[in-house]
Amino acid sequence: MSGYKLYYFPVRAKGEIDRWAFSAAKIDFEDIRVNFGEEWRKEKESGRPPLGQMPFLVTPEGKILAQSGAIMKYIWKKAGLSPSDSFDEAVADMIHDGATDLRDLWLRTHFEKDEAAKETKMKEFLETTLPTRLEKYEALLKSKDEGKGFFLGAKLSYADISFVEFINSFSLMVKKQKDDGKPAPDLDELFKKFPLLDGHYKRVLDVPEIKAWVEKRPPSDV
Ligand SMILES: N[C@@H](CCC(=O)N[C@@H](CS)C(=O)NCC(=O)O)C(=O)O
Repeated sequence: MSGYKLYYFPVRAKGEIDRWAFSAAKIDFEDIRVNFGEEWRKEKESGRPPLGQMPFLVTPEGKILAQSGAIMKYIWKKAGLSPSDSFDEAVADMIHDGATDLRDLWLRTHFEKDEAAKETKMKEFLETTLPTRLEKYEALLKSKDEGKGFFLGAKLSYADISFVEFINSFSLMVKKQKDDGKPAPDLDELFKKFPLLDGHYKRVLDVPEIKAWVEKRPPSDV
């Protein structure tokens, strides 16, 4: 074992990009799933999580790091996979930060307690925000190798992980909504409008280590 320990709740949400990054970087890790409630309360009160939140990473040397994005980039760098060009690295950060904005907005919308507000926010997200942003991501992908590879070109980067993991998690949540008999958008229709992103999504999920992780990970609703 490499000695890396990743602590997060038993959900995908904010921690899953780190699990994908470890998998794609071929670094094994202990996927420690802390239960909501008592188990997390004790962990938080111990003062160990640097920002009082999860995910957080404990390195083999015992160093501790929080923030899902910082952890993902650290893993990528440790594996020697970081973009060598500083502008490319900034582009990868831009794509990751944009995906984080979408993820946070989606999660806030999904967990909105006021039903009327939820309906309004859901409509805005699905009909305006998401398609508008996807159009931008489609163009970004096209700008490198006509969109036949990854966001930075031929090589997979953490930008691909962050963006595709968001789309995957979002799609699974929408599917669950549909399975539960709740109104759910037709994502096949939506993605037909973005053929390059659609191909990219399949390409990233086909990376053997990501595919293997997705097949073996414990299921969760979020
Ligand atoms: N920006 C942070 C957000 C972390 C975060 O919001 N963590 C939440 C779970 S998703 C948490 O630890 N909540 C429990 C608490 O604050 O007590 C990241 O990406 O890691």
